[in-house]
Amino acid sequence: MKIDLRDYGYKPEFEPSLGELGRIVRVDRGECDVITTKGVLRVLSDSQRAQNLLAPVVGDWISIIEDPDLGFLINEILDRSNTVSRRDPSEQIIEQVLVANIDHVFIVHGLDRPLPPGRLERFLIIARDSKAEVSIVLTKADQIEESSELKTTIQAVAVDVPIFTVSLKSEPPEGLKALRDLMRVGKTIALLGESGAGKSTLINALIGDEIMTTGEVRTGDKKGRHTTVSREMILRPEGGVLIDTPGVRSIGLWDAQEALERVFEDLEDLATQCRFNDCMHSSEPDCAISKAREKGQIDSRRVERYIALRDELEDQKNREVKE
Ligand SMILES: Nc1nc2c(ncn2[C@@H]2O[C@H](COP(=O)(O)OP(=O)(O)OP(=O)(O)O)[C@@H](O)[C@H]2O)c(=O)[nH]1
Ligand SMILES: [Mg+2]
Ligand SMILES: [Zn+2]
Repeated sequence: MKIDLRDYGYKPEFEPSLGELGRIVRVDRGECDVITTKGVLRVLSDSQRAQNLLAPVVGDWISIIEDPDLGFLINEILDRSNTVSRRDPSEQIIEQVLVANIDHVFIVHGLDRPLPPGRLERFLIIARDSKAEVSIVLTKADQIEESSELKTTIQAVAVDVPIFTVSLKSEPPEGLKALRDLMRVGKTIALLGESGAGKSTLINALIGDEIMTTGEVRTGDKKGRHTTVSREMILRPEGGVLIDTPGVRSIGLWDAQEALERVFEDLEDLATQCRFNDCMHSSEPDCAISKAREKGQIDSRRVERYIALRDELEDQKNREVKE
């Protein structure tokens, strides 16, 4: 069977100088599954590369060469058009690229559980930082009352971000058409969200097939059980590719100053009226943010979260330079 790589987002500028072109659909234990015109190849991501150069991630376009002893190897990772990255969860102050070459990020959240605004802001920042389109998908609408305040809270935080709502366990499922309308041949959509949010269920629904394994959530706190364990790209026969990811709860930011400013645009706009352009909005005179806070015109907790995130990025930058 001949695979048309345009279904996976191939563009003519991806011509490698050497070897066979492919796109990574899965990475595990030093090897990757790579889709090529001949089908999926199992490719060694050589250890030297993993240590010295950038490590391959799902969504990467690569060129593959065949070694008589080692089998298929990555020759080169083609330039990435973008990445979704977070701070590596280890102690080290380094970036962890989650996925590459993404057109649209879906932040997926289950309406059966609360969503602390601070967590949503972090998701929004890392999604925005990729420069891909960003949407929020709220699942399990069948589980909540029409009057739930959760949606209002989310709308207040996600200014200018399209919000879609689905209920996949109702008969018939609702909200899928609007999401399918976002999908096109060659367009890559990555799903992010905590465990149990319903990412894999949504992918199955969009594809119309039970491809991904899904899991129950705990009855008490609705936490998921980390059913999906690796990032994986799935082709939708009618067009588009979806990347499922394991659930993440907290996300450390990585070098996302600009995205922070976009997600907190309301406060950034206000800050232009502070007397000093480097105002920290703590105790400076003529601080527009402090004034609006005192008057109750803006959400004080949102300002606190903004300042904390700004400090987190600043601190990261300083430590990164030293190490
Ligand atoms: N009632 C209802 N349940 C849903 C909906 N979407 C997903 N679920 C349920 O939520 C649970 C978790 O779904 P998954 O798709 O496994 O969640 P996930 O985000 O992939 O979780 P991880 O793989 O652990 O990150 C499953 O029991 C699904 O059946 C929905 O729209 N309505
Ligand atoms: Mg899953
Ligand atoms: Zn100020």
